[in-house]
Amino acid sequence: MTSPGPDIRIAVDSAGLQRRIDELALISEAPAPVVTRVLFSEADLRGREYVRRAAREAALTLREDAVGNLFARWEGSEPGLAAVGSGSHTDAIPNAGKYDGVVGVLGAFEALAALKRAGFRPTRSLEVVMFTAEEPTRFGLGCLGSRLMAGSISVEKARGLKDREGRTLEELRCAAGCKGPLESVTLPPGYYHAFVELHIEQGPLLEAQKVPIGIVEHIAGPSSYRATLRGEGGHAGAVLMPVRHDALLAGAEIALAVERAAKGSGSPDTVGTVGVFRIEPGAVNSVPFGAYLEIDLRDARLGTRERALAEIRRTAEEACARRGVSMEFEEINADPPAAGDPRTVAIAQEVCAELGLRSLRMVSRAYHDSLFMARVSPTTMIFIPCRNGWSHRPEEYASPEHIASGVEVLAHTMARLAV
Ligand code: HGY
Ligand code: MN
Ligand code: MN
Repeated sequence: MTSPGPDIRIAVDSAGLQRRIDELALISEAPAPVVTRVLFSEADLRGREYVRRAAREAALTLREDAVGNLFARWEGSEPGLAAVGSGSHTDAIPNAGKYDGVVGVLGAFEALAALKRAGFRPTRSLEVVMFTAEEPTRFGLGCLGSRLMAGSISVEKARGLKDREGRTLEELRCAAGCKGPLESVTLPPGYYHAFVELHIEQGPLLEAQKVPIGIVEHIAGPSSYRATLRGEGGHAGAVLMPVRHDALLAGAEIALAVERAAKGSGSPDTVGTVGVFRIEPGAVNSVPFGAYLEIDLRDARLGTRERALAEIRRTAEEACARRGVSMEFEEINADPPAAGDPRTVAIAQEVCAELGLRSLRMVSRAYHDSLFMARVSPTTMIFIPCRNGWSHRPEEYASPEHIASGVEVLAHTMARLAV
């Protein structure tokens, strides 16, 4: 059987998939409905075990690499040909929801199971990846597994990663049972013929426009920076205003500069966030002598992001000089945007049309492992709506109907790529 054509509607086991999504959500460091599974935490390790079991139930062949990326494969009739890949992540930031990433892993298992039930036989192998550490929580750097697969981070830099308690990637990955040298994670050239990731939109557009499927043409390039400020402290009653060097207020000007630069960039895709803002000593009657900010800045176009960054740095330097506050401004990470592969995008769109599903070509403002898979393989993403665009919060929700449609489009798209 070649790729199941429009006449073949594969049957998605929506109830079974929802049950697995709900079961995985209960594997968390926090009580339901909150999902938290930080890389290599006890909950993450239990979550990995759940995913292994789900892959075996889908009769897929499992392998894991040296950083914990998990590969579940359905061997095609021509195993020597480059495979068609899909997948996403199951790690979750603190206070997250149950769909971010999970829909792309468990949904991909269901897509392959539904194709098997429909009698499809792939020429190219089909492979689902559960990527290690899509979220930046543990090491401050997102997409660690896909970065290493794509050769987008040096092994030395990866080895140097430490979490807030000073634990290294080597310590944590070995404790999690990962084996082999990090060098072995890099994919051989041409490993995937194409890669398609299913994910909730994590934005409001699809729901607002009542469109069930998004097809990603661009993934915004994420970047993050840290600003460490040092002013002078002192007694809140005794230090008069004209002689203060208040680090918090300098940080506040920087935070407002981030918002102003993002709003004023001329591009609707520029987003800027100060997600971490710590001050010292943190006493109501003490002038803050220290402030620490982490800035997240993104855009679908590199030039626009760079101009916004330059404006933020200019404002930060001027505000700190005027306030007599010293500043250390460092880049934590900066990745270029990625483009979806036109042919793969077109195939996904054809599939939607044949299934009678409206689709919208769009930008992903969240980053995903596809940001790095696009560097080594023709890639696109299939988005489904999520309620109010909410994500990275326990109220995150995607309906079983939208999930089933996303799985059906993924299955047909992979099948068409695999013949
Ligand atoms: O932050 C992001 O865009 C992704 O959800 N980790
Ligand atoms: Mn996320
Ligand atoms: Mn995600």
